[in-house]
Amino acid sequence: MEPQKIDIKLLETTIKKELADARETSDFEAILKKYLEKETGVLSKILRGLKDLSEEERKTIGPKANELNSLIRSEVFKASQSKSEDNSSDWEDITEPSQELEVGHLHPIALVLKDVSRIFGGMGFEIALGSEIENDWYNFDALNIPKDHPARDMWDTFWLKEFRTEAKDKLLLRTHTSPVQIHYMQNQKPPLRVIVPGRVFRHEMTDASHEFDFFQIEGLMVDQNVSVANFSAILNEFFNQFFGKEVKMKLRPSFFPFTEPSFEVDISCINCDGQGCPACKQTGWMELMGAGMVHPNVFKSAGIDSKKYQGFAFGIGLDRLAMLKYKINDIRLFKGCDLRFLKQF
Ligand code: FA5
Repeated sequence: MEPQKIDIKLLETTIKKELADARETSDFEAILKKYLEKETGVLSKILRGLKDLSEEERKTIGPKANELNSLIRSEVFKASQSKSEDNSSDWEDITEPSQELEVGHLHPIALVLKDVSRIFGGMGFEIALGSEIENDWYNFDALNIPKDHPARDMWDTFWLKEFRTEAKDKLLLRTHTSPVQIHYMQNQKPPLRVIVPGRVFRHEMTDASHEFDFFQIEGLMVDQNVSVANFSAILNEFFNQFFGKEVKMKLRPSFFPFTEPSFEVDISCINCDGQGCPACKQTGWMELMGAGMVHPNVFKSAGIDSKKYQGFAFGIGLDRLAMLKYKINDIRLFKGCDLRFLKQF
């Protein structure tokens, strides 16, 4: 196509019509190719040949060819823009249900701990924490369990290889929360009311009701004239509030080196209200905790005068409490990380 033979007016009309008729992206791409492809495009060739035209022709064809070049590019650009806007669609269907947000929640053990803390808090108990790594003096000796005493066998212990340099005490993973009684009494003056939630560890086989690491809540009340009657009243009130119904409680004689007298605490079965069912092995009762009146030797270890003060102490299995509350039949589910289980709480 020779530039001087170009009817630029006709070309303008043709291009504008083709642009007006174009609908699809492919139509615009075809126009771009037809007119502006570098080697073969109709307009590209005209623009390339301008230098060979007479001055007069250059003046009429040149500006119009440039104008058409810009027009094609801007129309193609506009078409591609509106196409991508169509795709991203700024139109929103406000009736469409929104995406469900996954919100985290507390673990059942944490829920139970919150409840226990709230109830004892309401009865004037404060919360103390202790270390999961203890030395054998706090875990045993101070609790009236001397070295080589057979009572140490009551708690199968994870011993740590490290020794504390100053005292050469043997280190261990605490087998119960009771050592925190000693720490607390060494640092506070009676009267005392405290609960101590915490993780404890035992070198034991696991089964449906036993873990090798589990949670306990230690309780301690020390004052003048504290008796088993105070203990019974406070614990019964706790169980009633915790289970949201009247719970019967009974104390059975037992043995713990750090309490005298010592007892196991049974509560009427939560499942059958004491009628007898598989959960309570038809007895109507469930064993939940160890407890007793603080032994004078324990007061002595902690520097408290046992002639002036008495106290009670107890240790509840928090996991067992959660099992009763939520009717869970295997303690290992708590640490199983199975979301089907955890999402129920
Ligand atoms: C003790 O650990 C005593 N320190 C409790 C105590 C404190 C008695 C203060 C007197 C005064 P025991 O070993 O029985 O006692 O454990 C207390 C509770 O922890 C049990 O009643 C049970 O609810 C829970 N428990 C014990 N062993 C396990 C285990 N392997 N897995 C889960 N829970 C357990």
